[in-house]
Amino acid sequence: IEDAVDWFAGRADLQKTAENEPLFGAYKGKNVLVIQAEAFQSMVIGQSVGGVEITPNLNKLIGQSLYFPNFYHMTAQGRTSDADFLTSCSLHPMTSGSVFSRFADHDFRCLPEILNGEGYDTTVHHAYDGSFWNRTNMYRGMEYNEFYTINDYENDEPLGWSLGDKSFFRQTIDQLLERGQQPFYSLAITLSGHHPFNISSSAVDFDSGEFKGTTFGDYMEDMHYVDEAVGELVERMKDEGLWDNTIVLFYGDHDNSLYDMSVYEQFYGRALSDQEKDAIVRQVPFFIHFPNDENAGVSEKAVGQIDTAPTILQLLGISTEGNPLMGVSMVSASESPVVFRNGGFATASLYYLPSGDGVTENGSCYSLPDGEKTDIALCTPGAEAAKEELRVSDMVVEHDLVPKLLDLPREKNE
Ligand code: GP9
Repeated sequence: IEDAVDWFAGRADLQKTAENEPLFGAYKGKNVLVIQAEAFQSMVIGQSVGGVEITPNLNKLIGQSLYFPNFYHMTAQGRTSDADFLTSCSLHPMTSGSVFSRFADHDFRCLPEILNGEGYDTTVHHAYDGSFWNRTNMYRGMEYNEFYTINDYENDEPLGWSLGDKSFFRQTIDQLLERGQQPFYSLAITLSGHHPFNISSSAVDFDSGEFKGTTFGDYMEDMHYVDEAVGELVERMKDEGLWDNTIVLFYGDHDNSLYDMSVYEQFYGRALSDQEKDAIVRQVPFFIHFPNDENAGVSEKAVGQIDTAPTILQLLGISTEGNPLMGVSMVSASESPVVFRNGGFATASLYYLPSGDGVTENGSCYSLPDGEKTDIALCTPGAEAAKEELRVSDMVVEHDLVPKLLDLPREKNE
């Protein structure tokens, strides 16, 4: 407990900067809609095949939003559930299994619980069986006011694993309107982008060219469908008068499970370095759309899923104090390395790839943005800090330490 108290006290020093910045509370009382997009990798953003954009709606929306091109997913074996845990609870996933499945009976302090206390109506929406990833139990513990599962959706667009994202978004907005409560904090978890990406050809109007008929081609076509669904969601929110009083955050949950790097090299038309190969499957899009297209631009900061909850809290003007959150707000001047579950990490200037058990001597260190291999000694302090961050997170999760860490003062133990 003392180790964890010390670690979080150090993190609080970074987090409290946010409270003195202009964006702290700039969106106080606004609705928050978080879209967690299944298997959505950054590589399709801004790309075209045969002169046609894969994601035209997202490309346009990103131009009107604050975009983070150096955002990484930080998931492990728990895949979609890990992305959810990282984002909502700002702690790391486990090396093995899913926190949702293994520790749903532990006490966490996640965004829904924090926001309930601030007058928000908190809901989560996912058109699949509520027991998948043990969501029903986990969401009860996270204190969502309501979890909308497949049982709450009419399957009027059967596609992929269940309901198509177009109908999913349409019915999710219906649900929010029916609740009639604002401000709301809502997490919408998409599913149409799920492997093996074989959604019906009648649902997709995109030609993946030389990749047609391959899983990679199917992936691009699938992402095009999801992009259309997001485009329809934006229009619907505008029609319902929600667009300009809601902050919309969008991120990809994890990679697309396609690891044949020769296909990525074919897509980019050039050889990729080891660092690029690793980064391509870790980079997922993340952007925040603010009411009236405010604060649009690009932030080159290296950031990750664990930073999402502190970001939302800064924008809503809620202090992180007293909550054991490991991330640092993405819109704050404070920075912290993005730590991957395998012990690797990324900053704006370094990228560390561990090998074997993550022992520093055996890993590789790269400088960014050039991606050139550099002196391993430059990555050693970061690798050690990453190891400690993961150790503390594991202790907190496995030993149910959150209740013991709540509301502690911010001073370090001497
Ligand atoms: C199912 C969906 C899939 O509910 O979240 O999760 P994944 O297989 O991507 O972890």
